[in-house]
Amino acid sequence: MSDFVKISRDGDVAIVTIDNPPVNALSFQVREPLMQALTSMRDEPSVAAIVIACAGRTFVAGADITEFGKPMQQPELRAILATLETIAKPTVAAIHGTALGGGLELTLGCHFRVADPGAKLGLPEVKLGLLPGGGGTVRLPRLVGALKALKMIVSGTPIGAVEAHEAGLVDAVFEGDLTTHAVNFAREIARKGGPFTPVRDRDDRLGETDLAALDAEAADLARKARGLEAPIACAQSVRNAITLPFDEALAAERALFVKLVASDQSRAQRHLFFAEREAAKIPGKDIVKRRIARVGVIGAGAMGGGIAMAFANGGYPVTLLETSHEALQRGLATIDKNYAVSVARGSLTEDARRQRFAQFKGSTDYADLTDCDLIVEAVFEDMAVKKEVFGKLGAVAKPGAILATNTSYLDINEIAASTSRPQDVLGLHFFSPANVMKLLEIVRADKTAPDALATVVDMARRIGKVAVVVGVCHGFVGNRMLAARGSESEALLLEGATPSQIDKAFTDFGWPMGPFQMGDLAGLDIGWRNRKARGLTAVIADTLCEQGRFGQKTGRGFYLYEAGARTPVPDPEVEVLIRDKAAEKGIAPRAISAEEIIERTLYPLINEGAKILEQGIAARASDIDVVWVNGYGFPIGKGGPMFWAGFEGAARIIERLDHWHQRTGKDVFEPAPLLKRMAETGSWGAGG
Ligand code: T1G
Repeated sequence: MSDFVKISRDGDVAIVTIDNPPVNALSFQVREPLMQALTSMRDEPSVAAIVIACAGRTFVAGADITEFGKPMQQPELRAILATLETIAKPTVAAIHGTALGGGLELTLGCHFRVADPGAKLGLPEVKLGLLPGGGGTVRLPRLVGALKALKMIVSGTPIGAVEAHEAGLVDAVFEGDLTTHAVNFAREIARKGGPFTPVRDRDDRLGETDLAALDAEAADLARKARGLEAPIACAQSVRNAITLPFDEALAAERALFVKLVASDQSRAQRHLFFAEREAAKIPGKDIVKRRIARVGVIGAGAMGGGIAMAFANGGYPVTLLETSHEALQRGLATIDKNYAVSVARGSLTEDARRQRFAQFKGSTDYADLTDCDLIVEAVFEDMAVKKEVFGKLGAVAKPGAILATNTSYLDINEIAASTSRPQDVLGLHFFSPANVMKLLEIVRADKTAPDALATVVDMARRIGKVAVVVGVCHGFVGNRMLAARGSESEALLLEGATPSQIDKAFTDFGWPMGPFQMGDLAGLDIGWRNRKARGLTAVIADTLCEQGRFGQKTGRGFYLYEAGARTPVPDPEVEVLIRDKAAEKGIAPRAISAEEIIERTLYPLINEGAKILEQGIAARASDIDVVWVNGYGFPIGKGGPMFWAGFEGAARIIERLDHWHQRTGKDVFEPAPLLKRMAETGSWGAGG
């Protein structure tokens, strides 16, 4: 047969096993022998039933994403499914691990599906800017109903085997040896005799569809799409499954798939899929790592508590240290409240809440950190305070324990140099709320030991974080670029743009919210305190803070907020303030276009990214994209700032940067040499 598809027999049942590590992707080298195996077993008289199974850790996790954008070699998945549905004898898919995308679609070409209890089933194509292109939008509604199918396909979120069984997607869930159970299931089905109805002919669930409810759900999902095309196409294709004959709906799905797979948005989202995985590939990633059995977190405030939860959620026992019993109790109470909110929302069971909270041990004594293998400090953002903490850790932390700082800005080399063990020191820059935000900037200091770095990169995956290794500089990658993006915000206000206009330019671009809404959400006092500490000013934001307008938390910031509401309402008082400050500076207001706003905010963002690459603070341009998509909400349909620069064209970006550099004289507009090389070569260089 082939190395990738093997046929074995258990009496009159043929077992076709796919073996394409690591995730059994339906690459061409699988599709060809799979087609041959199914055809030959279909025509083999001694075979009464066929089981499709997978070797390794998972059932087929989808089409081979690396094949997209290249000529597709025959047979395509659609042809395999068409052949599957010509088989009159019972066909059974045995699902373990994750049956995703084309993998789940392969099972939908079978008469039956059985799964082990830990299996997950889903159609995540929307996360790649696609829709299921192997009939998933037309077959899945026939098993689970249109509304359930719509939610699964537009969210891309897999469901577990038990839920799939209840929904009608899976015919049986078996503990133990799945293949044996699948063979016995197939044999019993064959013994009972057919005919066996292929999914394409099972219209029983379609009849129950409330098209108005489906359309209402689709409209709600479309409102959340924020300019992404794939969710809209997914919804349309599911609707076609209800309103069109099977083959017409299938053809319509194909047409939508062909359009999406060639789209910039899908190219961007496929770029991010691989970029996230590349970011975790650091030199020495396979060296022997240190063991992390227990984690210590110093500081039980907003950041420390969130960090402690992130580790507890990842299964690590946590020692949470505070300076006083009262502060410790406040921190633990906040953690317990956060878990209670998750239970109330249904995203956490009561048992899980108890298990996670049991992971915590509170203390006010540094000596209780001696059994921790990783200690993360999340104390006040002040170098003297950080050095004091690391001084104490030097006295109590066991040899080999990794000592991490959560600082957002401070020089970690300076912190490391204040200890006797700089090889154990690194940065773990979490993003607030730390138990929710996916991004984790892992800061490699000059003397950080390679095994310490590899250990925390590995740990990041276990706690569900997307890790990016960055170098030491002010603000590392994300916050340093954020400062560049915001450098012209105030100037734009003084020259005539309103907060709403600037924020709208951002949300029209695809950001979840603009910089002024974000400032009101985070609290304007945070930036105010940072600026005062660094001797910087921002005349509008500083004046608002002097008036006690800190944003949502005070009901007023750049916008007004009705009691308890989070919807920003433009405030005429703020616009008068802006005009008055502009007049004091002799600046006459003028009309400012959305295009100018994007040029003066997002082009400096890209330019700073280029400087970060030149200085080796980030290893790859794609690492910078991963930071911005997972830490700051950069629209996934544009792939991150550095990937989007390719769409914009580096030459045009340079031309506009030069224009604003002449107008403002600001360094953020001085084109980085690497940006010029990008314009000439179309590539950011070795890191890709
Ligand atoms: N194609 C190619 N490579 C893939 C792949 C895929 N579908 N899935 C994973 N890989 C690579 C990945 O890049 C990494 O490579 C290695 O496998 C391990 O992955 C027609 C059009 C299955 C949950 O979107 O969600 O089917 O870095 O690190 O954390 O309608 O992989 O080792 O070189 O992620 O254990 C739809 C994508 C495709 C699922 C396992 N399917 N994969 O997670 O391992 S489109 C998906 C995942 C499609 C059809 C449509 C995860 C996983 P390297 P990993 P993991």
